Amino acid sequence: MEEKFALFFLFFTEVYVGCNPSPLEDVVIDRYYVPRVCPREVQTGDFVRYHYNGSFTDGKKFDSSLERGRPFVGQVGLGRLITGIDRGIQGMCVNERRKVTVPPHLAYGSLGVGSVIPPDAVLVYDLVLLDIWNTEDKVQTFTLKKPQACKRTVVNTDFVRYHYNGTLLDGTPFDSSYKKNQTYDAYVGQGELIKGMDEGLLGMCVGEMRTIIIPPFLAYGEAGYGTDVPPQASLMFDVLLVDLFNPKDDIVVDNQEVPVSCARKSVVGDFIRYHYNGTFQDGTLFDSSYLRNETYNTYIGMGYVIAGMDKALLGVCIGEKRRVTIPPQLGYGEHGSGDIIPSSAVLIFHIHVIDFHNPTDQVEIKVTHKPEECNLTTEANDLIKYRYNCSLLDGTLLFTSDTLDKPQETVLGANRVIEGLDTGLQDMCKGERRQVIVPPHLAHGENGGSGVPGSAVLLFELELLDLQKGVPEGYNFVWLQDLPEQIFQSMDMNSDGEVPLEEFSAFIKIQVAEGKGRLRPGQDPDVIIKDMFTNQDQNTDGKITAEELTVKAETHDEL
Ligand SMILES: [Ca+2]
Ligand SMILES: [Ca+2]
Repeated sequence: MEEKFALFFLFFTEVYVGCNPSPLEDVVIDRYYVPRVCPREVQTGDFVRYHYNGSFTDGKKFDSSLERGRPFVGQVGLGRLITGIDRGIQGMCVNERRKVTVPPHLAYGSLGVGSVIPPDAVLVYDLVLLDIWNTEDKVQTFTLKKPQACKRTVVNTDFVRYHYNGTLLDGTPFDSSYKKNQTYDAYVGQGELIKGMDEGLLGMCVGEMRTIIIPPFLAYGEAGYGTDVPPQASLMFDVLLVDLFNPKDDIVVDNQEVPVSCARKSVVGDFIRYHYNGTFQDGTLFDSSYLRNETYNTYIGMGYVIAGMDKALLGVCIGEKRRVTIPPQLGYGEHGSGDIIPSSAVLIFHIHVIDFHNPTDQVEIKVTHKPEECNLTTEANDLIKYRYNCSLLDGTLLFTSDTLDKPQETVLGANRVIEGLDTGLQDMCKGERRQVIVPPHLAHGENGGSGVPGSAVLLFELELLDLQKGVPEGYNFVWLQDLPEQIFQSMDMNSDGEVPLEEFSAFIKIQVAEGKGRLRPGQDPDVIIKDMFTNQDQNTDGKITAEELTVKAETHDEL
């Protein structure tokens, strides 16, 4: 190798001497490395930052910015550099490497420089260009990726959260938010950021990726920053905007899907059950009620949830879907929440209202069909048969009587069904159909039960199939008219002074048939009558006497 090099050198020298025996008239430029992409070339007036090794033609080094560890910064073409460099650096691009051979009259001439550069020295500069800018430069931005939907872009006074990779113009990384695993957060246009970033972020939308190139006078200038940003460095940032809001922002409600029928809208103090997906502006899911498979339940407007959600839940209809964007000042603020919500995060909730009610709500009854003849109506103690469907307000069917072998049967006012259903079944006539909405405090309450979620509002579809008027709790028989004046005589049909079961039974049945009295419905009349007889027959001799009946009558029993 050494031999080959020596031969080449000799050959070169010979040709050089042969073709041009006079000294160099101009710089000789050897562009021995030119980057594939070369977006900008040095022109007169540009500022440059470069490293160099300066040596004589014999290879002896007289100066080196690399050895000093500090690149040289200067302006090109204005006589502030030696003329040879002024010329030799023209057209160079960042990361290009050049060997520039400078004749003495374009360097330090016949005087040289003290003991460093002898008179009439030809100087060889090995240059690598690190940076280039001009006082006329502006911030340059290049969009790399932009979401299709971009409703809003960065303006001054906005607060932004973004990720970035920061490099010098030659590609040397100096900082990255990704390495810290944390977005950079700042107000735009308020002097918190370097000027070039304040400018370069303008007009970005969340999810957009941008390259922002900032000249040093709009970055850290002559001072540089720490050990990573040298003086007079242009900076290149690849920015991904993660989040954006303005402190003046209110919540934004959009993408509403409101049911056709909306009899009522939520107000402060209502208790609501809703499903939600919570995401950040970049689409990352941070919470979902669906994943827990249960609704979120709360009072509205009473501070149980973040302020933005309290607002977002007002004026909703049952069944409504809406998207709500909540700025951090109405969300979790500067502190965020645990590991889940970062500081100053805008939150987006997709809400689906399942139901709401007010603790003062009563049963809501809507008659959907009323028979023409409707004289006899239900009340407490009546024995009724009815059909029902019971569902949640989102339409989920919970129970139905249609799967039973026979119609549902109950006695009203006897605490046999939930309070709200009992109310909903009253004052109803046979054949009537109703929709009855029952708030949870008149249904299964906060805890729910047997397939009913806690605090659920229930919708009953009811049809009354049959109605038998009843008697009060504890009674077997009631009089519907005044008692016969001589009741024992009426019972003692053969007037022998005693009433056996046969006479007693016949008497009661006549009263019922004539509409004067009523037996407890739903049971075998003979069993009830036997029971009544046994109650009267104090001495259990199988017959009631006038005395026995009198005693009982005085105790205000059913006879
Ligand atoms: Ca008798
Ligand atoms: Ca007796």
